[in-house]
Amino acid sequence: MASITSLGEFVVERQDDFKYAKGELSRLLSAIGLAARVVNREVNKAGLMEDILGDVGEENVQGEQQKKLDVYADEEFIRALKDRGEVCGLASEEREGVIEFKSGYAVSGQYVVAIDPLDGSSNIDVNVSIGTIFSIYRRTSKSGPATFDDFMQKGTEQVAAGYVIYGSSTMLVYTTGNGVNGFTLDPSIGAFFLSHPDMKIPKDGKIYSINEGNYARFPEGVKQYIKYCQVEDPATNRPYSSRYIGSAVADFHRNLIKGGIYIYPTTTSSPNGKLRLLYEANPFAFLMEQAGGVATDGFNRILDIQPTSLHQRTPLFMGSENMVKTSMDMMKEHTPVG
Ligand code: AHM
Ligand code: MG
Repeated sequence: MASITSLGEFVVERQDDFKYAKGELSRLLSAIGLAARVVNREVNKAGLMEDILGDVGEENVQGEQQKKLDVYADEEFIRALKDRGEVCGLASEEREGVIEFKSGYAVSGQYVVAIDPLDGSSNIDVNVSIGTIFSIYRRTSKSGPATFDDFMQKGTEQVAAGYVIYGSSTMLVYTTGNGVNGFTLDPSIGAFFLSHPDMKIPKDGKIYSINEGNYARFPEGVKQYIKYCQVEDPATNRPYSSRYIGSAVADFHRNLIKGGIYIYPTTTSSPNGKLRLLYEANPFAFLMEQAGGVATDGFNRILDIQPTSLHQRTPLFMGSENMVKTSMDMMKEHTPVG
């Protein structure tokens, strides 16, 4: 039998990659893996449990309806990371301010985590893939619970990032800055095993992922790029296929494996884009670059953006290098100077 590697074994084997105290980040990643398994259990039986589907009735900080599973996942990840000694605080899509961990163990934690506990929540009720996205930084404050400034670090400062996709199978994909590795959950024994070592995105792809319903609201450069994707040109494999799930994790995961581009640009109704820098764009950008792809806001690298607020939004163009570069050329060409 070929040897198999569990997530726990892999994290420990690779901990020499970390510049900092080795065990801490390993334990933190294991805690995320554990919370992911608990959330996965609830996601998988969602259809059986009337009380977990549907809106909670409250709006989150972005003014969107929260789903019950969003709330459940948020609480589960907080519970998994609190009081352990590695993490001193969290920023979550579901909470307005910094979640400060105040226990004796937690205040000495050296890491902060930004998380979207359940991304793609509009897909929960309809049995379509959803995900969790996380981003991990070293704290910049000296001691005590996490501060706002701990989260105001550029994406280049991430020490680890990843996502969990609750799909036809459940996977955890992460990077610590030395490549991207994917693990598939074996539900019969409740453990993640290395299934996708050293993931690389093809330099070219033939899938474009964008909510074309917003076409009339897109910048001219994006409209031109969509037209380019649709033109018949066998030499460049066009027309490309359009694939858009509406769960960024699922769209990211497919494009990572097959090659492709994901775009959520500015629109006239969302002038800063929709996705959030801290717990969506930055972790995706770190993973994408580590897999050999590109992630920008249409003009500049995502990882170089200086955050100024926890729930800041950004346009996002990410995927296969040549596709993203072509889209950026069109953005530049069709953006008025000045
Ligand atoms: P969410 O965090 O509230 O789920 O929103 C993020 C999601 C992404 O997963 C997805 O790519 C995008 O929003 C879909 O938005 P739209 O429905 O506008 O296309
Ligand atoms: Mg969400």
